[in-house]
Order: sequence, then C-alpha cells, then structure tokens
Amino acid sequence: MKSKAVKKNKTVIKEIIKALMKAKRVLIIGHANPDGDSLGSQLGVAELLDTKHIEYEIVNEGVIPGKYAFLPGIDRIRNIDNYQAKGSSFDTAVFIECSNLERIGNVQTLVNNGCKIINIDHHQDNSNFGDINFLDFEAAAAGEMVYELILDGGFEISKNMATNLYTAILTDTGRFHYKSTTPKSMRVAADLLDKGASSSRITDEIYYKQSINSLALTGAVLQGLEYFLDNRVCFMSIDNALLEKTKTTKADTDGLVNYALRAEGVLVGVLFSDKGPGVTKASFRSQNHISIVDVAGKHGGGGHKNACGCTLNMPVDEAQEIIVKEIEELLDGAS
Ligand SMILES: [Mn+2]
Repeated sequence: MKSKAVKKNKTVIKEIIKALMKAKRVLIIGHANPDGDSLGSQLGVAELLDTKHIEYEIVNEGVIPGKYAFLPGIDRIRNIDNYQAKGSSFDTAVFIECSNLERIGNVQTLVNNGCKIINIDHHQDNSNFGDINFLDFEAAAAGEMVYELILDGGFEISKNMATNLYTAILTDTGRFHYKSTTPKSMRVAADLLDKGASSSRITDEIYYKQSINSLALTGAVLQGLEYFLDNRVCFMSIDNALLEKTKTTKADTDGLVNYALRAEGVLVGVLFSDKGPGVTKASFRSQNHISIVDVAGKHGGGGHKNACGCTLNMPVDEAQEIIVKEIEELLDGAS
C-alpha cells in the first residue's frame, strides 16, 4: 500500500515537472491568509522555477504575518489587493495547500480559462480540482511534498529552499508536536538542516520574537480566558477594540488560539473573533482524541479533526451560547 502511494507520487511529480518546464508564465498561489506552510512551500516552488529561469508571480490574499519576514524571497509575494497585472496572462497555476479553488479568495481573478492547474495539497477534503493533482494526506505539511517535488524532480535543494521548507514543516507540525508529525517529517527536516537550514534561527524568528504590542495582546487575551463545562472547554475572544488598544492587527493573532487548549483538563479551545456587526469567526482546537470538525461543519466551516474554523452570522455572545451547547453534546456523546 505504502510503496504504491510512493510510486504514484513519483508519476505525478514527473507530470508536474514536465508541465512547469513547458510553462511560459506561472502563477503560484496559496490559500487566503497565508501561514508558514503555505509561504514556505510557495517559495520553494518559486526557487525551483528560478533555477530554470521560468517566469512566475506569487500572489496571495491576506496579510503575511510579520514573523515570516525573514524567509528568503518573501518580498516576491504580492498581495492581490494591490496587485497590478502586467505582461501576458498565466498559462499555468500552482495551487499550494488549497482544499478547493475558492480558498485562494480574490486571486481567482488571475486564473484564466485554459490555465493549467497544478494542485499540491495535504488536506483530506481536497476536491481534486487540478489538471494535475499531487495529494498526500499523510504529509504533515505541504512543505514535505514540495521537498519531494524538488528532489524527485531532479533538482537540488539550496540553503534558501531548505530554510523555506523547514519553516513549512516546523509550523504545520506545531514544532514537531502534532500527531500528524511522522518519522518522514523528521527525516525530511533533518535533511533540510543538512542542506543549510538553521533550526535555532528559524524557531527563534517564528516562536520567540514578539513585538511589545503583540506580547501585550497575548497578555490581554490570556487575562480574558473563560472556562465552561467543568473546565473542559476554554473560550478566548478578540475584538477590534482590543486590537486598537494594544496597537496590533489581525496578523498578531496568528497562533493565539493554541493557548485556549493549554490549561490542564481542557479538551476543546475556541477563539472567537469579532468580524464586524453580527459576524463572528470561531477557530477550534481540540485534544487528539476529540474531533471538533463536525461542530465547525454545522456552520459551514471545516478544516482538520483537531484544528478547524467557521464563520457565524451573529454577535460573539450569541455564537458562544450556541457553540458551548454543541460542544457539550459532542463531549457528552463521546464519553
Ligand atoms: Mn499545510
């Protein structure tokens, strides 16, 4: 079974490399509001194209969290909000870790009819939307897949690629913490260290450097934690007033939700963000043995079993009332 999957990967990789080498102008895209895996993987693909002088643009929707500013080539990533299309249109588009076409947000406007779509993803709910689909649900990060693409495609991993791909794997495994981390993730990461990535520097940049304002936001959010259902559930909330007070932006909230699962005994953590009048975003985290994704699914959201989200068309307090009831049903059903 496993060797079959590997064989399949190699065939798809060959197809992707063939398509990329023929391409005139490539669009590289990740999902809206990029994370470390998305950014590192996109930059890995970009550098692969650099080696053959193939023209490309990387365009994303949403703000790049400041902690990724150190990634080599990060300034090549354009924001769709101020992107001015110039030159000929794209004949090939590489989608990195997007479950479906819609995940790229407004970047869709750059994907023309007839554009060859290459879909590289590790999310189980991927809709297989590409002309070429490279899907590996066992990969802990898309970065592991791009690593394979580069090496099995006959290219070398440079120091910059190693830094970008190590970042992708480090962040998507929560520093090799999540259950998704496999021996293969560690082997790939080890090889990336051999190829020049600096584990201490990357970890410092992403996890230990925080602006004074962002640290103040973290403190305020932790002060406001609320516990329910015998401390099995923890709610965290962020609204615009708090962001203004701490002089922070949405990008500073990246990763904060993980604190909601931190207290002993907590099984489900939820971050509620006020998205304007009557709109609330809920981000869920749960312990390994609890799957929370169905609660997000009830409200049209989705994601992974232990990390997912949804948007509710109601104010935060109403959303909290509904969600706590749904989590209660889930936990009592599970026990
Ligand atoms: Mn990912």
